[in-house]
Amino acid sequence: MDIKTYLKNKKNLVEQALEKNMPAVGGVLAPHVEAMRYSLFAGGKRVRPILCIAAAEALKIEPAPFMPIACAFECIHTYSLIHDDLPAMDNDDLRRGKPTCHKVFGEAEAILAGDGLLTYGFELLSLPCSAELGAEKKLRIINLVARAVGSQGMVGGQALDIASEGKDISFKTLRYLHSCKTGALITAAVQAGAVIGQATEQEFTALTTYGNNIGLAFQIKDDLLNVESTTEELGKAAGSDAEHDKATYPAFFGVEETRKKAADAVEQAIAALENFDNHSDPLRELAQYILYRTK
Ligand code: GRG
Repeated sequence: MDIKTYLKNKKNLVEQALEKNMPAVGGVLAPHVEAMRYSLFAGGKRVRPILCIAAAEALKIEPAPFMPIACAFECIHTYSLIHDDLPAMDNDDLRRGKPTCHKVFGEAEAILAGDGLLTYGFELLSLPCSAELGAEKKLRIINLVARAVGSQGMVGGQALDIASEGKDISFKTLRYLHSCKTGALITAAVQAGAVIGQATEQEFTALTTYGNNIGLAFQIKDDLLNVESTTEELGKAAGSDAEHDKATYPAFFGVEETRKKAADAVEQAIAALENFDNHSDPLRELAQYILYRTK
């Protein structure tokens, strides 16, 4: 299996599903919808929906009827990026290679675009999509996503991140911060795919371990790219972690040791899939891709 082709095909599927499920521009809400669509269609990698799809496929489920659930992860992720870029947070001018939402639409619109996308994500999660996924399983997905993105997940991680700027924090705190800020949504995307795929509790646990480890690898790689790449290549500000005096893996361990830690996390993610057959090869390849990605 060629992961580049797999990613390209799945990304196209996600783009089409987002287009189908998002409100069209026009009408009295035009500026609000335009701001949401501006950030949503600015060219993200679509890693979270693809992980959700790949986890369902690992359990031999055809993901087409469940695309609204996969799309919900992109809506929620994009909300977090819009709010993270705001002047009160990271104050960034560039995201996905374009001016940030607040730079184009103003702060109030950007806040509301984020709020709209977050809420819309939950609307997508709650849409009826297939009789195979009964109300109980739907509720399980909604519950696990709510926990992943709320105060004990992404929002909590972001709050801790902001409170930690310029402070000496322990590695334990950094690890916790990363698992909330970045890892929780990534793990939830994999877990939602597991629920869609009617996973046994054992399979669910294995996929959760996979998700936790790729979430960690993803953040460590993000830290490395922030140090080693350029703003042009990333489409967002390189070197910003040092500028904000953020605790990061490279700051704790240096670049070489950090690379090793990312590779270890990927190895553990792949090891968690030992009882899965070749339908989970895309998940294995995705874990490797996270390590070698350049943006
Ligand atoms: C504002 C509640 C709230 C949370 C913000 C997303 C986030 C949490 C902060 C952004 C900064 C950061 C380094 C987050 C870690 C997660 C991460 C690496 C986001 C970028 O995700 P990609 O690489 O981006 O998947 P694309 O643009 O490809 O979707």
